[in-house]
Amino acid sequence: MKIASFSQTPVDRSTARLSLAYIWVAYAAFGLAALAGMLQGMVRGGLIELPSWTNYYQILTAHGVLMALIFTTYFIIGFLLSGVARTTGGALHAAALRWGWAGWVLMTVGTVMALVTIITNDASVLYTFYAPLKASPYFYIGAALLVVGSWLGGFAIFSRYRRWKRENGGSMSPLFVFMSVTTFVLWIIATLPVAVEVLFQLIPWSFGWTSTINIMLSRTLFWFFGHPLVYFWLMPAYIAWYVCVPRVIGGHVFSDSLARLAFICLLLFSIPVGFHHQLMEPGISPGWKMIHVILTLIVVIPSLMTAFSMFATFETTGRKKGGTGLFGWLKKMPWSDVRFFAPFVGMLFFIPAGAGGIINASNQMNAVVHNTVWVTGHFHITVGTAVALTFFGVSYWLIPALTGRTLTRTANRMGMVQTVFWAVGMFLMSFAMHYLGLQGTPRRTAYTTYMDHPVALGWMDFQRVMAFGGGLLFTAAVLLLLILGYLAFFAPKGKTEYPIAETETEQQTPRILERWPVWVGVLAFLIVMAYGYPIMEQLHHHPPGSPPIRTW
Ligand code: HAS
Ligand code: CU
Repeated sequence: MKIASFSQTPVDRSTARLSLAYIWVAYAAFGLAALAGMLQGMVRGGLIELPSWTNYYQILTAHGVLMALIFTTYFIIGFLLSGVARTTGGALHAAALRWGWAGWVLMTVGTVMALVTIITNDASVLYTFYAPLKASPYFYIGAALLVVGSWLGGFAIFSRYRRWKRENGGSMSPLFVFMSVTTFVLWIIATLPVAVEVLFQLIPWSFGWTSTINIMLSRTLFWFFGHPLVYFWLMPAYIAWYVCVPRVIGGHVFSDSLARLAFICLLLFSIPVGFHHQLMEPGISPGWKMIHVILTLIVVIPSLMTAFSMFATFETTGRKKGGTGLFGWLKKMPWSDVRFFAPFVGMLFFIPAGAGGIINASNQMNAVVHNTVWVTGHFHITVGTAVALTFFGVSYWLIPALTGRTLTRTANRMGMVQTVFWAVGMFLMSFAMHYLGLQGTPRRTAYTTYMDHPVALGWMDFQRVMAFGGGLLFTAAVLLLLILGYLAFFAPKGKTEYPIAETETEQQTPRILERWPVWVGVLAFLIVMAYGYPIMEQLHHHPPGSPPIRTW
C-alpha cells in the first residue's frame, strides 16, 4: 500500500510543552544517576570509601533505577510524543494531550515515591528488585505507578494514531508513528507480567499480608518483562536511526517495508525469550531454556536487518554525494555534525555489544559470564552507549526544536567533545568489565579483596580502569547537561529542524504489516507456547516460599 506523505510542520507549543516536561525529568534523573555511577566506580576501584550514612547497594539501586528505568522511560515518551505530533500534522489533539499529562503526573508521583524509599535506605534492592530482598511496599507501589503512568503515555500515541487513521481514510501511517505504536504495543504487553509480580506477589508480601513469596515465579515474571524492557529502550533509538539520521545526512529511508518488518519482528520475538536471563537458574527445565535461546537468536535478526539498512542508507547517500570506491561514501558523511556523529558512535558500539549478547545467550558461555561484571559491561555498551548516545544525539536537535532555539556551531562542537568523552569513558570502563568478567569478577558487589586473595588482588588494576572510565563518563554527563541547559534557555532564538526522512521513491508497503490483530495474535501464541507450561509448573511445583530478607 502507498504510504501517505506527511506534512513537515513543526511541533506546536502544547505538544512541545508536554514533551519537554518528560525530557526534563529524564535529564534530572540522568544527572543524579551519573553522579551515583561515578561514586560506585570509585568505590569498586578502591579509590574512596562511602560515608557511614550510605552504602554501595543504596547508590547502585539509585543508579540503576534512575538511569535504566526513569531516564529511559521519560525520554522515550517525550521523544515519541513529539515525533508522532511532528509526522501527523504538528499537534497532538486535546485527548492525546490529556493522556500524556495524566501519564506524566502518575509517573512522577511514582518516581518520587520510589526515590524517597531509596533515599531513606528502605529499598536497596537494585533495579531488578529480586525477591527475597525486600523493599518498602512504597517502592513497589511507586514502580507500579511509573508503569501505569507510562501506559497512559502510550495511550496518547494510540489515540493520535487512531485519529490519524480515521482522518486519512485508513491509509498506512507515517513510519515514525507506526514504529512508536509498535514500541508501545510491546511495552504494554511486556509490562503486564511485572505488574502481576508487583501487585500480587511483592506488594502483599512486603506489607506482610503474605508471609512468603514464590521466588522462581517472581523472577520468571520479572524477566518476562525484563528482556522486552531492553527492546523498549532500543526501539526508540532505532526510530532515530531509521527515520531521523537519514535526514540528517541528507538521505532517505532505505526501505519503508524493511523498517516496518524489523519492528514487527522485534515485537514478536523480544517477549518470549526471558529465560536467557535465567539460564543458570534451577527450576526451569533445559528444554524450555532451549526454546527461549532459539527465539533469542531469532530476535537478533531484526537488529541485523537494521545494521544492513543503516549501511545501505549511508552508502547510497554517500555515493550520491560523489563518494567513489569501496569506502569513499564514508568520507561523505557529515562527521562534524553531532546530530549524526553521536548516534553513529552509538551504532559502532552496538556491533560488539550485539556480539556480546549472542555470547550471553549461548547456554554454555552464559555459564562463564553470568553474574560477572561481563554482563554489566554488556549493558553499558548496549543501553549505556548505543541507546544513550542516540538519545543525546536526538536531544541536541530535539530540545532547541521544541524551545524554538538554534543548535549553534559552538554547541555542536561541544556536543562532539561530549560524545568523545562518553565514548572513551565507556570504552575503557566496559572493556575492563568484559575482561574482568572473564576472570570471574562478580557483578553487584561492593569493594572487597576477598581477604586479600591473590586472584582478587589481580583484579584491582582493571577495577581502577573502570573507575577512570566512570570519571570520564561523569564529566561527559555534566557537559551534556550544560549544553542541553544552554540549548533550552540561552541559545539564540530561531528554527531548528526536526529531521524526518522519507523514502526516496514511492514504495509499496504491504498492508499486512499494520494489521495489529494478526501480530498481537501471533505474539500471544508465542507467549503461551514459551511461557504457558513453565509458569504452570512454577505455580504447582516450587520449593517453600521465602520470607522477606533485608540484607542491608
Ligand atoms: Fe542483552 C543481559 C542477550 C541486546 C541490555 N542485556 C542484559 C542486561 C541488560 C541488557 C540491561 O542471552 C542485564 C540485565 C541484568 O541486570 O541482569 N542482549 C542479548 C542479545 C542481544 C542483546 C542476544 N541487551 C541487548 C540490548 C540491550 C541489552 C539491545 C539494551 C538496550 N543480554 C543477553 C543475555 C543476557 C543479557 C543472554 C543475560 C546475561 C546474564 O547471564 O545475566 C541481541 O538482541 C543483540 C543484537 C544486536 C546485534 C548488533 C547489530 C548492530 C547494529 C549496528 C550497526 C552499525 C552500523 C554502523 C550501521 C546483532 C544494528 C556503521 C558502521 C560503519 C563502520 C560504517
Ligand atoms: Cu535479554
